Amino acid sequence: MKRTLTVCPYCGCGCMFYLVSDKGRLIGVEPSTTHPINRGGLCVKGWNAFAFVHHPDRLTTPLVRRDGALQPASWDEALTLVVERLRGVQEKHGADAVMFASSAKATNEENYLLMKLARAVFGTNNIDHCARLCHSSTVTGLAETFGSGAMTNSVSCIDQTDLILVIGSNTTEQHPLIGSRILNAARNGTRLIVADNRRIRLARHADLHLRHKNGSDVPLLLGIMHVIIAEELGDPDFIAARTENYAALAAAAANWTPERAAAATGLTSAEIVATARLYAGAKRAMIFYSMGITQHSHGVDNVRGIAALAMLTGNVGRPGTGVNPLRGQNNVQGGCDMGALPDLYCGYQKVADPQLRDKFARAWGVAYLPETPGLPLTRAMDAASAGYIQGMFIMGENPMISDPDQGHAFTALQNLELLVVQDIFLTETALLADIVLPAACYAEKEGTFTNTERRIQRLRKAVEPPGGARADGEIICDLAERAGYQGMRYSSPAKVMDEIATLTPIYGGIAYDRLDPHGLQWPCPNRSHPGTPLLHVERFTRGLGHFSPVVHRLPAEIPDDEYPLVLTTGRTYFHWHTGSMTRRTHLLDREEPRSFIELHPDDAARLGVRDRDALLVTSRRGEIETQARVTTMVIPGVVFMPFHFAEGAANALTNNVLDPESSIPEFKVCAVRVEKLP
Ligand SMILES: Nc1nc2c(c(=O)[nH]1)N[C@H]1C(S)=C(S)[C@@H](COP(=O)(O)OP(=O)(O)OC[C@H]3O[C@@H](n4cnc5c(=O)[nH]c(N)nc54)[C@H](O)[C@@H]3O)O[C@H]1N2
Ligand SMILES: Nc1nc2c(c(=O)[nH]1)N[C@H]1C(S)=C(S)[C@@H](COP(=O)(O)OP(=O)(O)OC[C@H]3O[C@@H](n4cnc5c(=O)[nH]c(N)nc54)[C@H](O)[C@@H]3O)O[C@H]1N2
Ligand code: SF4
Ligand SMILES: [Mo]
Repeated sequence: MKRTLTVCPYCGCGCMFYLVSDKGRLIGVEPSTTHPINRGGLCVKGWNAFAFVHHPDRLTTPLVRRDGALQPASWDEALTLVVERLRGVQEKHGADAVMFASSAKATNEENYLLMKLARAVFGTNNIDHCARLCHSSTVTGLAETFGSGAMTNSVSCIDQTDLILVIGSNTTEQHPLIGSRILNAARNGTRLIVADNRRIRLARHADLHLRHKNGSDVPLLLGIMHVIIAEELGDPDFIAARTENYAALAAAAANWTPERAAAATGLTSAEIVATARLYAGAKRAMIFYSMGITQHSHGVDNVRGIAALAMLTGNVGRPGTGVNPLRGQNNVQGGCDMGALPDLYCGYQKVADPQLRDKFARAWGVAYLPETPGLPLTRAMDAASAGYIQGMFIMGENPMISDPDQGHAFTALQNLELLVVQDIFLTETALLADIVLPAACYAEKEGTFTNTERRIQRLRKAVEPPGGARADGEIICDLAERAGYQGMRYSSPAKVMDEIATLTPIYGGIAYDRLDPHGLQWPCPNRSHPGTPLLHVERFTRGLGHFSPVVHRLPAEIPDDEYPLVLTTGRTYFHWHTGSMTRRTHLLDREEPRSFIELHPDDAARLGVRDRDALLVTSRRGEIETQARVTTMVIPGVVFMPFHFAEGAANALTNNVLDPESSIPEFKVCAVRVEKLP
């Protein structure tokens, strides 16, 4: 039996475990006992992370559509065709008629390579990844206020804080090893405030549970700040020494009396006053947030409000404080760090800056790099349905199930002249492709993932990929070579990281020989630097912290007579997003085998619905059938659905309206009607 130390392929906690294999087959996992986050534990997905690897549905050979059907092809044929057809689309419609979607499931090295391929070889900045659907509001909002969009603190700070505010994060289910750390802290006396109208597990242990209306976080935060300012509970020394533009924030909060905030949120003014006093009264307070904050048409404003609350009370730059956006996918932090973003190279270096363009052009040995920022993923889908984008290369994403408004996503993908999908399974998106490329999964390759606390960790090859499947990085380099570019010849992923280090100041000191056993946290500018657990200590990354005033806007779609309920969407503990991996893991699928919708007993009674009844759910975009789960998890007037299930897909209903600044969709609020099926 062989044990291979590697990183969990699911969530941003970045737990490490040993893959146990026997005669080339995985038979289990053993958690690392020394890892700073999982410390000998794993959640149920981690314990089962070996199971999908040998699933018979794994893609083993390239597929090319002939006579309307996907048929096996050789690598040579498939890759030549990808290059020819991408070039063909560009010749006909221009360089920016193609879009590259990168993957938060792929490694840092692979994300770097795909962004290099898009920019240096195909001459377009049209590259993005699922961070657009996830924390793009954070990247925009925290870059503006702090200068860096990553978690300010480390997970270990949970053990050193006096108070934790969890807002819009179902931490025990979605970041389980961080959630259990918060639960333990709460049991040991750390105060806990949960602002989320679902009765999530953390809420049951909270000092205060705020069940405010979906989409009302801006008035909630303004109301809290109003009380802090009025009662002089803030930190004037911190504001004076470390921040700018405070007057504008104070003016924005001035009208938000607790009474007005109560009316806008559905809370009582006493709850808002109590929250303000409890949060501001803590010596050290941490904020954790996730999709309940970001996935709104005002997601960036939500993030600005959170940043302002932390600065108002001096809760940045010390252990046990900070603003901590929990990054979702195992390597979504890395996907952003590596520049799989339309406006940024690796290390958040702007493509619009001529000096930086020059630096990358010289390093990559090309005469020209495109100047104008590319399209965000969500806007590219709009552009595809309007006919401007004609070719898409999608690596490790499944937008047919994960994009808002499935009908719209389907039209966009159907309209394309060329769709290439590189995945480990034949997903709903791959079924629409012209060419499918079979990828190796995490257990079959070397590389690094960067977790939510900016920790860059090594994954290692434990077994061979099935059949002809190849690592994403190898496929990308092969494509570059066939496109006539010689600057992507590497003897190993370690060499790719060496190149990343020379071009990316925050990764400047990263090299494989330094990453054992549990990685380094960026910024790590040089080889003798120990990494950085805590950001913004003496100064903010941008210099002074910036207070951005926020204005309250309602969600784009609010309930009316025709669609009287608010639908909010999210996840469950057992499944991962579009289910490609977890629905192929018997022990996980057994726990949550089908699509369901949570609704409050009052709404159920009004509709004559009982638990487990079959329901029809309709929005302005579409309708689906699903099963009732009658529960006080939700508040009256709000229904919740996970988006994991292709049959009964929540995204057939969701609204693809975008935040104007970050282009994130409003996954967390739309209006629906629920009816009992006969
Ligand atoms: N098991 C599992 N774990 C996962 C994932 C998975 O698919 N499965 N996905 C990963 C990824 S990529 C991500 S991004 C994270 C997401 O992690 P989370 O953001 O924690 O998960 P969600 O279920 O999307 O939403 C969290 C909460 O937001 C609340 N919410 C909805 N609307 C609002 C609002 O207007 N205001 C506030 N304050 N709260 C609101 C919901 O009630 C819900 O409890 O999870 C990661 N972890
Ligand atoms: N309604 C609603 N929709 C949402 C959200 C929501 O809260 N509500 N949340 C949004 C968020 S935050 C996110 S992050 C997105 C996630 O959306 P997606 O990223 O589309 O979802 P995943 O299922 O994680 O897709 C990952 C794909 O990568 C494949 N894969 C796994 N490993 C590898 C590999 O090593 N190489 C390659 N090439 N492929 C691999 C998997 O088989 C899978 O098809 O969903 C978004 N959609
Ligand atoms: S908490 Fe996240 S990283 Fe850890 S085992 Fe579970 S899914 Fe994997
Ligand atoms: Mo995400």
